[in-house]
Amino acid sequence: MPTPADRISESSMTDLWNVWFTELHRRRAGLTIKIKQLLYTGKSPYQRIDVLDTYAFGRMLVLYGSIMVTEKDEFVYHEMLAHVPLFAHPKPRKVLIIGGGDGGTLREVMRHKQVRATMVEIDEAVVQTSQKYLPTIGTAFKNPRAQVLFEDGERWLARCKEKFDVILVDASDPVGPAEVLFQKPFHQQVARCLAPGGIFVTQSESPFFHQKTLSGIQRNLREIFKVVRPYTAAIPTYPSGFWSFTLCSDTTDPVARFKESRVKAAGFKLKYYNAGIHRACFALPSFMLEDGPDLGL
Ligand code: SPD
Repeated sequence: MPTPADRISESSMTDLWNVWFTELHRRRAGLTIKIKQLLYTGKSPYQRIDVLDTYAFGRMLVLYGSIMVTEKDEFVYHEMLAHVPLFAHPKPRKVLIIGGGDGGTLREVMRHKQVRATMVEIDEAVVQTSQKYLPTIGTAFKNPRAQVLFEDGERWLARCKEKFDVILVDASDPVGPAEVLFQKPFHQQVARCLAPGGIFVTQSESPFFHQKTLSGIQRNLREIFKVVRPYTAAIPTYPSGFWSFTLCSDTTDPVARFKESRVKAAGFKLKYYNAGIHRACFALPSFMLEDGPDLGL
């Protein structure tokens, strides 16, 4: 008798098995994806880690039951987290990534040839699992311009004496080990480690399902940074399919300082980010504005 972990052809799957993965969103809605094969399941000191092969989205990394990346749509999140600040900053040289164990953010950052990056990831097992099962995402770990450290990002930053032009927080959700990365004391350390003109971007969850989380994060950030600009992207496998990032700086407005010519000159072959998206992603629906209505989701 085959188990869900066995590789089964789509036709026999249809006949014998009907295996689906559901991620619940605040226990009242969810996203359900048909599974081809369970490739890996394990536990690190920090979390449960699963890799599933799916019909619609290719391979998918799931941490503590929450979808982190899929092969088919990861480009949206990683391009938007990396290129918006790297093209908003006039001359980025040093980049820090906190989290980002699957390697997608590092891959996008490394496209900028003038940049050196340090990535601090708490869970080495996420990097190892991603390298084994998602090799198209973690392509930059061995890049000589990249340094990868396995440490608690919050503690590392509290001790850090360096300054960075761009700091990116590629965290999982604000539960468990990543919770501190959404809190004010951590953001104060981020501000301390930004070089003059530096830009900070954090992923900031779904504007629909996590509206209160997002407004709480932004309230704190406005007490620390002069410029706080949320932006959005469409990510099919994240809750509501609509995702937010928040960009902060003391001096650099991401649209006013933006030079489209730099995007053209870079000549990256990207699937989501372009100069038009750079400007458009900062246009927000009314419910995301500072005094916008509570959606009550
Ligand atoms: N609910 C999903 C939130 C995931 C945010 N981080 C994804 C990590 C991709 N590198």
